Amino acid sequence: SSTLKEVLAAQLPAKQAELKALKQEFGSMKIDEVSVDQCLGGARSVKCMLWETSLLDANEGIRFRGHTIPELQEVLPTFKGPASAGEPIPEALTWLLLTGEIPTKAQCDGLTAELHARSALPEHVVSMMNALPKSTHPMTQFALGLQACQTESKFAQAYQDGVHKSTYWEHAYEDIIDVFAKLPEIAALVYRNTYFDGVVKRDRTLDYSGNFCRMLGMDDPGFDELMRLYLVIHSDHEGGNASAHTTHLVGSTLADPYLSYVAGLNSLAGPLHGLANQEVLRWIQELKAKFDAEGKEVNEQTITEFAWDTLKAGKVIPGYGHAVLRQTDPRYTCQREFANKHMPDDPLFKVVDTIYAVMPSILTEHGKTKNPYPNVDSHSGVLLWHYGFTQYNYYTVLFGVSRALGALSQLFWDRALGLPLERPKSVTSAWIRNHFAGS
Ligand code: AMX
Repeated sequence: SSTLKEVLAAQLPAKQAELKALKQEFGSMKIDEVSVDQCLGGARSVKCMLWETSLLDANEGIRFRGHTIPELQEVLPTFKGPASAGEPIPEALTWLLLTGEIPTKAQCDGLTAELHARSALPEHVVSMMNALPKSTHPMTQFALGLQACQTESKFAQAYQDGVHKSTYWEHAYEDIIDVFAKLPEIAALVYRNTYFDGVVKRDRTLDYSGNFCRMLGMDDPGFDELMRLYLVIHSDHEGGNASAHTTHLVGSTLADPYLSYVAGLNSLAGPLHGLANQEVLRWIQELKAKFDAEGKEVNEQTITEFAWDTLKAGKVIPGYGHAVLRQTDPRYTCQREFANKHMPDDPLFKVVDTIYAVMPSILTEHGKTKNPYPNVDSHSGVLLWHYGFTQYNYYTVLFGVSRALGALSQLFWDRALGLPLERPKSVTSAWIRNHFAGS
């Protein structure tokens, strides 16, 4: 069967021709108008980016190359082999995001081997990371580690060598697969350095996720399955979210995939975005600590009390709300199903489920958020905690390993399709006032 690179190379001419035809046929048509509210309000919902790997519907949630999460769980190969024999593996999802095609198990195995073969970190990266103070936030360590790996960029080297732009895709491809391969190594080193002895043990007889779990020091088949699901569902959420958009923007300058994704990681490290998953766990732990100390039970009433305290203090409820979604996030739902299947009696899962029972009506009564339902970050921490993976300041690093699969798969197509430098127009507030003067 063909390798991933061969499949992509074969797809290129038709995709390039399709984009050219799209420009010719519809280039001057309007797909959106922008209001002043949108200009002042974070460009919310303005349709102005091309993003092929996934599309988000406000009510249905995300589709990866047209497939919902439950569909992926039915059709993608698993560690054991056949679809549905466990959770889908990230190698399969990566193949799908890049090519739009469902891979065979043999193709996934080929990609696993390629990732293992490319995973080694340069010595200067390891020694730099080992020298960082343990108190450095794990996301900062993670981004620094990837930034230091940029010495290996084949795209940057090829650009310096003056290659023709029609070959950019090939050098971008090499970097992107190298980054996918190295991220679990960097992430595991951050974890082992911050919380343990810095020793990272591998098992390359396993898949990408299984080996990553061993590197973290986790050795439970249940956790392996969770990690497979986790890495699949956090990968992509169309183009406008902060981490994906940042990667795309920085990449549009022809900064190489290492530099581009480091920028994406720094976006992910913000509390309104990926850091929310650590904030959810912190919120739950604070809630439990408060009511344990007061000798009160954690139930609908006490959670409601704690939620109002948070809101009245001018803070957000982490894990709730979304810039685009207007329903419960299907990434939340599939994690809830995982919990119902594997840990129905877990006490923290029960707390999360009780929060889910009361929070939408609290946020609706609060009257601000446009979406009172939970997002992906609301559930992930509790699943990790169940398996003894309790260092929640680290959780966003796992998100960062996953988000690369989506953001960099699109970056491949950015370079393959020759997408231009991104440069929207800004205006001053005086410009807006003058523009409407007399109208
Ligand atoms: N708790 C309290 N208030 C909230 C809220 C929440 N969970 N979600 C939104 N609001 C508030 C906003 O802060 C805003 O208040 P303001 O008018 O005083 O500024 C108002 O409701 C309107 O916001 P919105 O239009 O509904 O949301 P948005 O598109 O501006 O922001 C998001 C979206 C995710 C940043 C916001 O819902 C939030 O802060 N949620 C909590 C943090 C979180 O869970 N982030 C993770 C999102 C998923 C991800 O990226 N990983």
